[in-house]
Amino acid sequence: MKKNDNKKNTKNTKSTKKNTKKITKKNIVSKKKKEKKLTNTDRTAKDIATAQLIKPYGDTLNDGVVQLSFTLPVENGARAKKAAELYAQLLNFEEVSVVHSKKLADGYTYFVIYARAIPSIDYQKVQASEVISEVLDFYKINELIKCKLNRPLVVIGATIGTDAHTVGIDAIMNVKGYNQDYGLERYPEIRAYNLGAQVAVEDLLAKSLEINADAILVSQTVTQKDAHIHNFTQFIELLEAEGLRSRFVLVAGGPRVSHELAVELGYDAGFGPGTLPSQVASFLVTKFLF
Ligand code: B12
Repeated sequence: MKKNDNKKNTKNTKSTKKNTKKITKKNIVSKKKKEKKLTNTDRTAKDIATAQLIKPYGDTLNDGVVQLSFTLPVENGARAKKAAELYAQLLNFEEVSVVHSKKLADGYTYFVIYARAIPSIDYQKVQASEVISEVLDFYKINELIKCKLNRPLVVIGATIGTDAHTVGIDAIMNVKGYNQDYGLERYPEIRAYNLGAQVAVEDLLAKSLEINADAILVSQTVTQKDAHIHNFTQFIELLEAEGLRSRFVLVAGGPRVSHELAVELGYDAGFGPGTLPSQVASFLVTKFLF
């Protein structure tokens, strides 16, 4: 057993216990509903004194101007544009202009709207969590693994379920990487296995055990009907059923993944759009070595 296993295992067990009862789609949805809306109302004198009220910026600060787009299930034309304008007004936007409309398919039209939003939000009260780890460079990461772990770090990744999108997990793992940042396969001190897409959770677990993985990277792109939540949860539940949750560092990623969501689902970290491989490698190294 490696030096940091005990520390890692205790941490993971705690976090799994804490998260077990939360892992349902229903709870996530209800939590979202309960989230307090941070608007101008319900504000005390102290709140007002310390508030940092912000709203969208278009041409001038705080003009509230936004651009939004949506599709309506109607044929394009004057009536369709009017419907889009009225709909935006129902959303409480003012000075609504339909600046673009285009037929998507028979009976479907895509609209782009410019409009003025009224509410402000108090930025002082906004809180969010993110993966806290210093981003190290390629050389530092390799050096740390070599000198402190004294063996390669074994990382496996896959897109699970029926999701066919490989681009996200490839961006993190493939040699060429993403946005001029090398992928994990390029790191001499990381042994990276990319299983691609449409991998069954059982197969991912079996391969992870076979190669004695330290970390498992799970990608999900399709979010229709909360498929990503279902699939992420299925993997966690499998690990828990097998008593193996604490054996791996688990990382979730995808265009609709936040660190907050990933932790809520029982993962150690979550990464969203624009993630660079070095950010993921830095997180893993920090998690294993410090
Ligand atoms: C390319 C593409 C495809 C290709 C995928 C090819 C491939 N080999 O992956 C093909 C044509 C196969 C495809 C198919 C489908 N697609 Co598609 N596809 C796209 C498209 C155009 C680009 C996706 C992409 O390449 N992104 C670039 C990568 C680099 O970004 P990323 O995935 O966000 O990854 C980054 C981060 O999220 C993060 N990350 C991602 N995964 C992970 C994992 C870990 C562990 C970590 C740490 C980080 C991480 O790091 C990455 C780098 O920064 C998007 C639209 C768009 N413009 O985004 C639609 C889109 C994703 N597809 C969509 C859909 C609906 C489908 C289909 C269901 C369509 C259909 N009806 O058949 C099918 C999927 C069928 C299935 N079984 O899954 C929808 C998804 C809607 C939703 N929210 O659910 C999108 C958004 C298009 C749309 N607007 O409708 N698609």
